[in-house]
Order: sequence, then structure tokens, then C-alpha cells
Amino acid sequence: MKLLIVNPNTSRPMTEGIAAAARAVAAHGTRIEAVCPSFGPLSIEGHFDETVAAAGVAEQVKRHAGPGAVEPPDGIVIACFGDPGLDAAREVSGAPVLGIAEAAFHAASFLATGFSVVTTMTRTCVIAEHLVQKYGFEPRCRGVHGTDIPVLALEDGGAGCVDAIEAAAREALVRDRSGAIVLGCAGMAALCAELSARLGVPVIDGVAAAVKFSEALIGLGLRTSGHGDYARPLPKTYLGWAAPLGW
Ligand code: 2AL
Repeated sequence: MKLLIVNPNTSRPMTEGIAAAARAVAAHGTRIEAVCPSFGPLSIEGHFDETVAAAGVAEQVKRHAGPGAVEPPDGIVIACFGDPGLDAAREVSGAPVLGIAEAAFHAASFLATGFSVVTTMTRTCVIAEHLVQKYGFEPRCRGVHGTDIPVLALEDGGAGCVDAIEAAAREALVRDRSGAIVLGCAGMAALCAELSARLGVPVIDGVAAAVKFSEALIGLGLRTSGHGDYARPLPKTYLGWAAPLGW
């Protein structure tokens, strides 16, 4: 099967790192293709970044999985913790589309009664909190914690950031009475094994979780509902720079 991983930011090193993390857990026979938008922010650290990045996700999903796409994917993963453009992508493709935050929340909930999220900039905490509410995970998510690590500090794998993330996670486990840690940025994927070993509790990287859940859904023959709000977008003209995104 083919999985399309869309990194919503435009950092090529981070896109490659996310692809490596996805390939590390992918089953034999799963092919990973990782892409990022042709425009938009190098990192996503706030609402404006995220809004522009969501349009970039729409661009890539339409290009790779929309009408006329050559060899469309069997599944799609949106690899930024704000899950930008997730609902839009589900309108474009009948293949399952998973966001890494949603996948990580589900995984953590299988493993602990409560989890904490450790993320990058403190200002992005509210984005994760909004997703917790949207997805209905308030009973399980006991806290979202910023480290003020800039996303691009994680571009090379983030080895220099592991101590700070560990410290924040340790504090969260105690303060929140949590049993698991969710990593709140796709750029933290390469640190998951090291943090798991150091912390001794389940540490969930959403990229890996989304890849494995995608494989499971595809294996079950399940597809995104095309009924109701996830029906294909209505045909219409888009103006200006968005003209190629029209239907
Ligand atoms: C992210 C992420 O996963 N990628 C990005 O650019 N920003 N999320 C975050 N909380 O910093």
C-alpha cells in the first residue's frame, strides 16, 4: 500500500525526518511518499501559520489524491500536531486521512487513563487544547505543556532538545497524574525511542501512530465516509492565487 505523508510546513529537512520516522514503523509492503506544500511557513507555531499551512495541505492532497491524480495513495497522514487541513483532506479523498494529533490521542487512550501533551512553543498549547476539545478527549488529556523549543530547532532530529523535553514530561507526569506522554510536534518523532527509555512510560509519536492506524484501517478495507459533510467539494471557481484549487 502507498501512504502519502503531508508535512504541512515547508521545511525539507523536517519532511525528510518525518518520512524516515514513518518508514521506520511502516509494515513490509507499505510505501511512504512524503511531501510538503509549495508555499507557506517553514514552521507552524501559531494560528496564522496554521491557516496558511492548511491551504498548503489542501494543495498537496488535491494534487496527489484529487481527481486525475496519478497513482493516488491508499491512505494520507497530515504530519503536523495542529492537524491543519484534516477535514478538507477528507473531502478530497476517500482514502483514510489521519492527523497525527488525533492518532496520538487515540493511541495514548489505549495505554493510560490519562495523558499529557509536551509540545514546542507555549503559544501553540491552545491549538492542541482546541483539538482535544474537538476530538472529545477532555476526559483523557490532563494537560498540554509548552517547552518553548522552536520547531526548527527540531529540524535535524532535535537531539539537543531531548533533555528539555524529558524535564517537561517528568513534571507533567507528576503534576497531571498522567500515565503517558504525547509528543506535540512531528519534529519530535526521532526522539520518541530515547524519551520512552528515559521516562519509562508510553511515549507516543503521532507520526508513527498515524502510520500504523492507517495501515490497520486500510487493511480492514475501511474508507472515509463520502456521506454528508465529507462529500466531495462542490464545483466552483476559486479566484486569484487559489484558482488551481477550484473544483
Ligand atoms: C508543529 C508541527 O508538528 N510541525 C510544525 O511546524 N509545528 N507543531 C507544534 N506544536 O509545534
